[in-house]
Amino acid sequence: MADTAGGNAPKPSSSVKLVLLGEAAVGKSSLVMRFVNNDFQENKEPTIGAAFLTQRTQLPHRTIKFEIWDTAGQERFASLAPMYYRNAQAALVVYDLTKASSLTKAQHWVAELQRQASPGIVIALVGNKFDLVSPEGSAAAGGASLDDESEEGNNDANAEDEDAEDSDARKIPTAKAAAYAAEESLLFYETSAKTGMNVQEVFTAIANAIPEASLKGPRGSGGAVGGSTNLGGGQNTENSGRVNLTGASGAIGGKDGCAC
Ligand SMILES: Nc1nc2c(ncn2[C@@H]2O[C@H](COP(=O)(O)OP(=O)(O)O)[C@@H](O)[C@H]2O)c(=O)[nH]1
Ligand SMILES: [Mg+2]
Repeated sequence: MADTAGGNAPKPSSSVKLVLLGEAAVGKSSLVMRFVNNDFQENKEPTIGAAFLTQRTQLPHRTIKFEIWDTAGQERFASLAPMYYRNAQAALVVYDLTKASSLTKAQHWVAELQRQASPGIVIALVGNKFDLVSPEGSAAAGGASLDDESEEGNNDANAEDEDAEDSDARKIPTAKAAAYAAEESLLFYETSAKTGMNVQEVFTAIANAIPEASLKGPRGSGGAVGGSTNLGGGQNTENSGRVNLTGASGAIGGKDGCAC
C-alpha cells in the first residue's frame, strides 16, 4: 500500500536507534505504546529498567525501523542511561505539560545528550498530556513543530501563543518550551498519548531529520543496537517485540540485549 510515490522498486530500509528519556510518569511508555500498538492504558505500571520495542515508519523514499529503548524515569536509573543513549541516532525527551518540574528535568537530559551522546543525534522535545490542558484552546498542538519548513534553528514557533497558559492544568506554556527547543535546535511537539495527537508526527519528523549519511544499511549504521536484539517484532505496523529488561544494577539489557 501507499505506493503512490511512483516507484515499484523496494524502498531501502534503515534501522534507527531511538531512546526515550524524561521524568517518571510523563508518559514515555504511553507514547511508545501509542506509536507501536496504537493503544493507551489509563494506569500504566512504571517501567522497570528499560523496555525495547520496534516499529516501522514509512517515508516516501525509505522505510525506517525504529529500535526504541524506553527507559525508566526514576533517579536511580539515571546513571544507567548512557547505556541506552550511546550510539542512539535519535532521542525523545519527554515532559508533562501539567508538571513544571518535568521540563527542567527534560532540559537536564537534553544537556546530557548534547554533552555525551553521538554528536549528530536528533533530539525531539515532547510536551505530553495535551489532552489535560484546554481541550479546545490554543491550537498549539500540532503547530508547535519546528521542523518542517525551517532548516534547523530558525523557527517562528514563538509566534505561537502567549496565552496558551490560560488553562489551569497547563504549567508549561507552549512558547516557553518552543523557545527553548529553538535555542537548542530541537524538534518540538506537544502530544497526547491518550488521544494519539501528534504521536505519529513526532516519529515521522524524527525519521525525516536523521541525516541520510547515518542511514546506510538495513541495520543502520551508527551502531544501531546490535541488531541481534530484535525481540519478537518484525512485521509492518504491529511490531511490539516487547521485553522488560529488569535490572537493578547494570543488568539492563543483560548480555544479549545490551546496547554496548
Ligand atoms: N491524560 C493523559 N495521561 C497520560 C498520557 N500519557 C500518559 N499518561 C498517564 O500517565 C501515567 C504515566 O504514564 P507512563 O507512560 O507510565 O509514563 P512514563 O513513566 O514516562 O513511562 C499513566 O497513568 C498514563 O496513563 C497522556 O497523554 N494523557
Ligand atoms: Mg515508562
